[in-house]
Amino acid sequence: MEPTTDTLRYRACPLCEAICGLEFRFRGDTLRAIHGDPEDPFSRGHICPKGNAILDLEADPDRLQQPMRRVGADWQPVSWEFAFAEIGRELHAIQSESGRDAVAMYFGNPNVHHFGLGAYVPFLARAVGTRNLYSASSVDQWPHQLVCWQMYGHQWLLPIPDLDQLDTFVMLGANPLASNGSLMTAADVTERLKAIAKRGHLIVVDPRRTETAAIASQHLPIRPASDFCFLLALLTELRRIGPPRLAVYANQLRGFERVLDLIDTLDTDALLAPTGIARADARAVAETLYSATNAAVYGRMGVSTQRFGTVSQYLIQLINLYLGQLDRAGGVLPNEPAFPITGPGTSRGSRGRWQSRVRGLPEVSGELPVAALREEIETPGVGQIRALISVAGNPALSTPDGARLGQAISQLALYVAVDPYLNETTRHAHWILPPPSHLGEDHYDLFFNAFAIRRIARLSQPILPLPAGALPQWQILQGLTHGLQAARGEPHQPWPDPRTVLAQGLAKGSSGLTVADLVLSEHGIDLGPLQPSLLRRLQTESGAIEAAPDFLWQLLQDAVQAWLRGGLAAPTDALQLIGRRHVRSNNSWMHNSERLVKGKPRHQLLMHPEDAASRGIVDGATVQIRSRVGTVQTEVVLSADVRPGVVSLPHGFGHQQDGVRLHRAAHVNGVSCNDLTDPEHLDGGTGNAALNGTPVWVTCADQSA
Ligand SMILES: Nc1nc2c(c(=O)[nH]1)N[C@H]1C(S)=C(S)[C@@H](COP(=O)(O)OP(=O)(O)OC[C@H]3O[C@@H](n4cnc5c(=O)[nH]c(N)nc54)[C@H](O)[C@@H]3O)O[C@H]1N2
Ligand SMILES: Nc1nc2c(c(=O)[nH]1)N[C@H]1C(S)=C(S)[C@@H](COP(=O)(O)OP(=O)(O)OC[C@H]3O[C@@H](n4cnc5c(=O)[nH]c(N)nc54)[C@H](O)[C@@H]3O)O[C@H]1N2
Ligand code: SF4
Ligand SMILES: [Mo]
Repeated sequence: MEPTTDTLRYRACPLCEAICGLEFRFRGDTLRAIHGDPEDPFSRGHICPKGNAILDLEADPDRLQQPMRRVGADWQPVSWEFAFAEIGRELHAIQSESGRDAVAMYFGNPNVHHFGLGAYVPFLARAVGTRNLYSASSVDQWPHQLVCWQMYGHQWLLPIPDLDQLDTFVMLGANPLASNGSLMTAADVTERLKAIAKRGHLIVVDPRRTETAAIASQHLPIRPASDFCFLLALLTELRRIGPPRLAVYANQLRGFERVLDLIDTLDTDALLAPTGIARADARAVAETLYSATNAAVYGRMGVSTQRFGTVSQYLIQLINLYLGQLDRAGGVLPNEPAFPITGPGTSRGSRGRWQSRVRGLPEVSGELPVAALREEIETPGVGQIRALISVAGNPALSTPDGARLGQAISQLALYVAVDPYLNETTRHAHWILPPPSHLGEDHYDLFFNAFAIRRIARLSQPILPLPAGALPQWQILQGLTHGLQAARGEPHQPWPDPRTVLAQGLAKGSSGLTVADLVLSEHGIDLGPLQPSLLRRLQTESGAIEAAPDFLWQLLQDAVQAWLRGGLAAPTDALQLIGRRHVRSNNSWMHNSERLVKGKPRHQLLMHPEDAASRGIVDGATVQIRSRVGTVQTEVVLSADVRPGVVSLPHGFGHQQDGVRLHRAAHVNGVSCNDLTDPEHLDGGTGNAALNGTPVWVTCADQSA
């Protein structure tokens, strides 16, 4: 008989950094509805449209259910055993002939949202043994990692704004009302930000008047890629307002005098010239910050993906230090997660231990910049990439000059993708290994608990059975690894299962929590607000905060020199391209959800009316957008929300490509903005892609035809 009542089950949402607790309503085995979990102590019932779109993901007929091998233009279902053995043999043959680096790996964003991936990809990477490791980190947060490693001794000793206590919050290059917060895990972030604006000051620094800027106390429309000048200007103003508050760091701070000496040589007005921000505004921000009890400066995507990304993230740390807000409840302070990611055996950070073969770009945290992947595939010679394993990624839409990267990938001798979809990149695969629904697997958030604005912990337990023939993701990675090891004739052992890894991780932390505790707490556990811990946990060799470590210091000097020489000037007739997110987007991969794509189109180019008028462009016109690397055509929406000289195009569109199997997404208009972004355009400190500030030339499509 059909059950007549619903059962409720609980899990964390895996779709973004906010990690909301969700309530899943089942009738029998049928998932009927998803709501926010009101009993989740952290997310308090919050859900966004993406959380609901899990219903579409679950029902999506385009989701692949079994491993497949490409035969010409067709796909042939194969068994897992066959796939692992055959892929192992092919990988081994390539590595035997051309060396281990001939196999590249790319790890996309969902790796950090799935315990079965995040905790296990290091095992796979170690077995493959290649230096050609790439990930979405190099189109995202590399500058954060490098700065934390240099200043605090570990890339994940990342100070998080103590959001619920702040009375002054200066936010650069972040739009949490669309992104739901990032490297600042804070479910229901809108209410939390509104509360700050009510208590004091929420100041948003962004070239566009974003959804977040619209609820802010103040919006400063900065010129793209000039943040480091603005941040230096804030320091010069702070210097005039009052002395740095460093007493609390006592003898655990080195090099700050060097910073002060440099600041004293700089001229505030000159610094502000390229930013488009008035002196009085900068002065007022500095005064507000200095006079606040609980204040923080925070910079995210828009700051890290620009030419001076690392310098900007460095200056943000210096400002929080100057204010005495670093490692202070009510300021910025690292989380101490129940499962530590900064302890013994974790990678503290690195740079330059090896270089990319073609352009000589330095390794960062064990990886090379994905902006170099195409040339490493295309350029012949010893060490050329011949095979790729991608796990949960779509670099053809997500990384600079993506279309050409896709073409290069299509030429590889072997491409193995672990992904539920045939998307713009994985369509080129020779083998595709689909994961099961995440609802059928354990999940513990390794990363976002560590970046959350409170100490929280939750084990999401399976709420659906795994379908027959499906393999948990960690076992897919294990199968690939064992297949390769078997082909090499190497011994291999079964990997520890996720609960064992989780138990080992929890045992290394200080929370006292066990897996059993987590199993009993399906709504998650709140371990309280953030507490100062940075000074005790510093991992620099000196045991002190390094305010001017040689590498960052040199980078800052170089940035100042570049600015003094006028090196920030963009070509005068060009516009500067920036990105944008929408609350109904998820990078490149959720346009197959009807719930998310219905309604108004959201792919268009935003352009200021003055820039349009001077080019004879009218609202709704189709325009041609040209950059150094590519040309695309799309429609324009005139909007005074972007500052003059700036245009904005979201990433993750451009699905109309042969071999893509995303039936709903195929009807979503829009081009890939990464067909315009430039792989030569990098953050100088890390090689992170400078996705923002790309010079583009926009003309009416009819005229340019
Ligand atoms: N111009 C521009 N480009 C950008 C950005 C920008 O702001 N502007 N943002 C950048 C940022 S921050 C990021 S993080 C990158 C993201 O770049 P990527 O990670 O390369 O791209 P995603 O669109 O997140 O693709 C995720 C892929 O994982 C698959 N997937 C989803 N869930 C799972 C799972 O559980 N298991 C497996 N195996 N696969 C899964 C999806 O089908 C999809 O193919 O894009 C970057 N690109
Ligand atoms: N709905 C939704 N949520 C998401 C994602 C998604 O695709 N969709 N992606 C997830 C991922 S992977 C990440 S990393 C996070 C990112 O989360 P956020 O860091 O909040 O990223 P964005 O929303 O892209 O906001 C970046 C902002 O930087 C601004 N900007 C661009 N150039 C500059 C500049 O030069 N200076 C300054 N000051 N600002 C600039 C842009 O206008 C934009 O408003 O979001 C996550 N959450
Ligand atoms: S805000 Fe993020 S975590 Fe919360 S429901 Fe939406 S996508 Fe999921
Ligand atoms: Mo990201």
